[in-house]
Amino acid sequence: MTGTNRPASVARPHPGTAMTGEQRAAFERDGFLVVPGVLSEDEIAHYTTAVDRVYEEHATAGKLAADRSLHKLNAVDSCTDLAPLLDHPKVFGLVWSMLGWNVHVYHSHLDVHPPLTEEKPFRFEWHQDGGRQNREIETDPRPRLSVKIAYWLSDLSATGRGNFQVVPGSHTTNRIDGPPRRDMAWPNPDNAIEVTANPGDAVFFDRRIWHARSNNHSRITRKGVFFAYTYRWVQTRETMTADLPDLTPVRRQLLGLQDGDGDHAWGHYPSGVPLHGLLKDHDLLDPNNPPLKP
Ligand SMILES: O=C(O)CCC(=O)C(=O)O
Repeated sequence: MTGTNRPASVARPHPGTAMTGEQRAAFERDGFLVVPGVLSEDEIAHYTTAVDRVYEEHATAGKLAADRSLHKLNAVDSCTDLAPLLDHPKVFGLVWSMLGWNVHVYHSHLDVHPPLTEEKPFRFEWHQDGGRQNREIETDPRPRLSVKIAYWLSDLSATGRGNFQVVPGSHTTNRIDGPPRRDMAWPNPDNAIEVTANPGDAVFFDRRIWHARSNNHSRITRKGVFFAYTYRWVQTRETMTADLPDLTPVRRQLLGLQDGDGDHAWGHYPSGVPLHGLLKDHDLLDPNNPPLKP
């Protein structure tokens, strides 16, 4: 898919810039980064309109949760306008700086959380991402394996707005104290914080960081879009059934739409992996992440 006749600006968008040394040190220390100003005012308005449309469709069809929230998996399949967020050049560099070029999006969602109108039953939501990866992989600390970007469309510059919560630095800790059952009241972990962010900011986080959504007690509906990236040899949870003929080769790679067999997905042949080609063209390949020997 790399040799198409599409205009250069469409077929080969810029892959973004590599993570700085300062960002890497902060990410390795804290397990997350807030990246300010990723989306422009116009982009915030555009993506908010798109997410609002999906929300209204679900509201009309009676498909919202009891608290009128929407947690909709498969962000691009559910809302094709979100496709450019797969590899937004102001934040995508963090993904390939951490994981390299043999990656795909294995999980994504768009989220709309209106202010709560009544108190919800308690549920201990703290977790590391990856589900059974946290039971079935034996190392301590567990391997990173995936990273996630949250794009914020609403104002989370104060706490209490359903902010994303983390325990900074907890990505190298396999276990935190929690209740025997998730519906048993239990305090937040020590040192937990609500991450504040402005509309258009992104949060980039290591899947292993202990994190949880908080309840929205404000008057502002929380809106965000999340993309999780992992190696292409990890099974995807993502679906992509929508017809998007103009997807760039890198976006096709990220959505698992590329032609090829199993060996291809394992990245044996980097020349067939669009992100490898794009990084090579921009002299951004990391020598610490070489291809397999031929
Ligand atoms: O919505 C949030 O703030 C938390 C999201 C989350 O738990 C996740 O992405 O795994």
